[in-house]
Amino acid sequence: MKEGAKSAVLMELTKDQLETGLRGVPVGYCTTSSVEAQKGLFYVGRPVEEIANSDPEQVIHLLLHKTWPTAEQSAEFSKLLKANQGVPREVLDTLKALPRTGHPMKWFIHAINALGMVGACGDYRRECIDLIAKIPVITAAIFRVRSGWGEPIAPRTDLGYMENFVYMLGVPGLDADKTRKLTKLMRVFDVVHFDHGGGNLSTFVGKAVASGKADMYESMSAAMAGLAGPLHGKANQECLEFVQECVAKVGENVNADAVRGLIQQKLASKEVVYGFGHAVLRVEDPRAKVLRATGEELCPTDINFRMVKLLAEVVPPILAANPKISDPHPNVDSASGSLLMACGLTDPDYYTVLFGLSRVVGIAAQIVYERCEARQGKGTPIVRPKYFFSPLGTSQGEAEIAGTG
Ligand code: NMX
Ligand code: MLT
Repeated sequence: MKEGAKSAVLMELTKDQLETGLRGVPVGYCTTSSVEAQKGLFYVGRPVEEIANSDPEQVIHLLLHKTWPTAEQSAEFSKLLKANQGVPREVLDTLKALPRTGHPMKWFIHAINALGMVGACGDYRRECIDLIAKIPVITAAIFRVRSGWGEPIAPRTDLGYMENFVYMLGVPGLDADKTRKLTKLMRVFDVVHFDHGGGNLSTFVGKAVASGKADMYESMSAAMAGLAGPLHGKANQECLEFVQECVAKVGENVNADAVRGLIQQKLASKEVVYGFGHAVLRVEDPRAKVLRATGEELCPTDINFRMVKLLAEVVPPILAANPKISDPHPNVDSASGSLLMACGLTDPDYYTVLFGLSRVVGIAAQIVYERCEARQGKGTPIVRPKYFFSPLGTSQGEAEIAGTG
């Protein structure tokens, strides 16, 4: 980016931009990725669709170091992750005390916080590597303990990042073919979920919490609470349930007319059509395309996947006809759940945890920038935006501003 005058006006704010979720309001710089409304997602300038099939470790290296690793750097980086992947028994044991009824995202938030009880060291860079190295181990342990699959499986040092994750899951009854497919899927799933600009809810929350100098684990737990909501990360679970509902209602005969009726009904009853729409993108999310291409390879005849493809054609024109909806296109969550289900992870409650497993990487990288590099290493100041005091807010029409707070 060319440096302009520091006093350059970036945007003019009007009163009607209040209570819009800070949409479009500039906050700072993001060194890892950019989301461009008409173009999609770029990791350090590279279109995500061009690197989606790379080794996850290579892409993590890119996000952390801003360069594509040489073979030697890749090997060194993998070694570093492996050296830090061991999770202390006392942390794993805390999982056994949690209520199985709690949503896996609550377990995930707990587990990250518990990692901080032994891992916090006052150095965001070290905490970043520690968390990225351990997150597959802790995520697999959550699956195993909460699902009653057995004791956590220890990580190996001879497997890649996602190969190791699928090994540690030890999904009961998964045959060799499904294991191969799940591994292929998790490699792509991991890469496409790593990062999505600086302003997505979970990332923004994580950086805001870190601005008060909370450690990486506390900040990440808060970020993951942001991801847990159905309009953000949990949309992947909701969308799979919606796809299954469509399949159940229209049956094997996946046809456009029957599906159109279902979507119209949802909108008429003010329900959300999960997996569609975006706060920034105004073209189809490239991650949705990548995942559908992966589905063509791994599970082309799966009934849910066929429905995902049909919905990607049928839903956008219906949403586009509603003038209030800014983006009618499929987003990343439109396809991911159906692919996970087809490849052997059959409990949708866990899908948002898999989003989190990946997104920890981008958020940790962005926290390192904001805490250790921004403003010549001084770090960004504590987040503290302005609110107008107004006793009734906008609950009864336009608000009168009575002060600030
Ligand atoms: N289904 C129903 N209503 C929608 C949808 C949708 N897919 N998308 C937008 N709208 C509504 C939205 O609720 C809002 O209504 P109101 O004015 O009554 O509050 C109106 O249309 C305008 O919203 P937009 O400006 O188009 O979208 P916004 O930037 O506010 O929100 C999302 C973006 C992603 C939250 C929204 O598109 C949505 O709820 N999509 C479905 C949930 C989903 O798939 N989320 C995952 C997003 C990606 N991720 O992983 O985080
Ligand atoms: C994400 O991946 O975080 C979502 O697409 C949401 C966003 O960018 O706002």
